[in-house]
Amino acid sequence: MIYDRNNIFARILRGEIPCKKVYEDRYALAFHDINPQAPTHILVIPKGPFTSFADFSAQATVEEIAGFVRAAGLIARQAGLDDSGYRLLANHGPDSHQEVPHFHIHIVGGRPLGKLLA
Ligand code: D5M
Repeated sequence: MIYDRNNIFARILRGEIPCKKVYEDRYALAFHDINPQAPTHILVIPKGPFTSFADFSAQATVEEIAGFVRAAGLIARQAGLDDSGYRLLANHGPDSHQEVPHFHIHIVGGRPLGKLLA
């Protein structure tokens, strides 16, 4: 899929739009979701131009994937969610209502989340 360099997360990565940053390293940037669905709702995005999980899983290097996953775990731990638990979620494409065309995962926690799939 063609990457839109002007999507809102690309602009956050370039520093053109502010965010409430919680973590950054060479593989990932994490910030608070603007419309939180739980007491903790953090978005983690890779630094490369990946539209969604489909592109990221197919095109990112193994190092980029590993660095991103390692960062996500660290961010959840630093948010204090390891004991109570949390949910990781990534939307891809129209059926999932993906809004922002830069791959991101949601880290959601801080309250009981209910069962996602019955
Ligand atoms: O989720 C996209 C998420 O991105 C949605 O929960 C709102 C959030 N969002 C949108 N713009 C911003 C900014 N500027 N800062 C922080 N969070 C933002 P999706 O999985 O694509 O449906």
